[in-house]
Amino acid sequence: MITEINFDGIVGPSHNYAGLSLGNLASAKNLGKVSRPREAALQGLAKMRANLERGLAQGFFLPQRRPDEGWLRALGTTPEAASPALRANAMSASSMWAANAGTVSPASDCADGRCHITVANLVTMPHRSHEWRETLAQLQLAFADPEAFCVHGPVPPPFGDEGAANHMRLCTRHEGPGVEVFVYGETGGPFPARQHREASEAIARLHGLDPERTVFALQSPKAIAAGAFHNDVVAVANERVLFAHELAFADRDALYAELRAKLPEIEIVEVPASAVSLADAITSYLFNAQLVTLPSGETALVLPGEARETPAVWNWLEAHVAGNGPIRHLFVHDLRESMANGGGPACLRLRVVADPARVDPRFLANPDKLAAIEAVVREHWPEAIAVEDLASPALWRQCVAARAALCTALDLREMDRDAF
Ligand code: SUG
Repeated sequence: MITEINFDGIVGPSHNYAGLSLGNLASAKNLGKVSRPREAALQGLAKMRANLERGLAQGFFLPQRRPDEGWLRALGTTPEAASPALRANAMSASSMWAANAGTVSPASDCADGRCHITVANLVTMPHRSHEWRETLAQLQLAFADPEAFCVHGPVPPPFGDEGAANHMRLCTRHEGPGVEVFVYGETGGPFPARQHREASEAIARLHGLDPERTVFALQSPKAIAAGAFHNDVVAVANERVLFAHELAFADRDALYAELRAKLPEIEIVEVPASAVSLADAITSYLFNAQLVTLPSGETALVLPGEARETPAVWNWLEAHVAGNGPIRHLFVHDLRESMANGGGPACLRLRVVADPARVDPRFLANPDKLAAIEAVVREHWPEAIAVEDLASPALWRQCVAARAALCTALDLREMDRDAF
């Protein structure tokens, strides 16, 4: 049975606030703050558990091995000898944001009838540029069935690709054919445009997408400059619903017209800047919500607590739900630890439309498995990390041992190796 499965990145034991992401306002603002990795992982697990209870299919990805000694070795150094900046880049737990793991095209969109996944190269940010090797190994393991999946290596640099965070899919039902929308940036004023059109076009070709059902849309430079470093900070789609901020796209009229022509059933829910400013949309992560179809067929939004705390945002949402809008339910989660690095509910998950029976079952969640992960987190994850702690050999050892314990608990010991 083809369904949408949300694979959440388990927050890794080295989760910290080193302020590494230029253009990500939360990351810059929280530079130097003491992180709480254990709490962060528990917040993520609570969201997974709640989505499972809502009747949604849930999977997970392992955190990566940190410090990434292989990457440091390739740079001619070690965790001990590296500069503080390189060391912080080698310690980031940024693979938790699984929306950046890759771009997924379900089988019904692809010429060969298989689900295609291209691992994201994440070349723009040094701390994320070394994620893809381990992500690729994990995708190849989870989606190993060659009849159902085709996993591609990264698009070669210099073309930046940040995966599903800049990709939306519109369709009448997940299992049917969809219209895939690739959103790319050209300039973001002081901030980098992380998704390049050349990379998106390469992925569309590699996945064998029908050009008639593929759309390339330019992200508004204003949105990038305001802190929308990925399009999923200002827009999200699910089945026939596109939920977007008025200022998300460079030419919204042309995009909406193209989408209406390709999918006449589309429902576009646009939030005007007069109701919610771009600044409020970005601090609250209104659009970095999971827009999901519940088993009842109704559409729901899984939001971070910050959305409820931002009056303009919450007023808009309550009015929408009270009216006849397509979003019928609001679920709010405390994801403060991830949010403080610019990662909301939608960043934490990669959507894969596929038959769960074709996925390696070790990556699929159930209540017992989530309880087992929670036990490992409670026992092994550090309680707090200050930026100075990133130089501590004891912390490196704890992070490696914690991840190894998780691999063992999930019967995924083959992932417990240096992927570089
Ligand atoms: O790439 N933050 C991530 C957040 C990614 C959010 N993902 C999506 N929007 N889909 C990033 O900017 C912060 C790391 C630090 O500062 O240590 C960070 O990498």
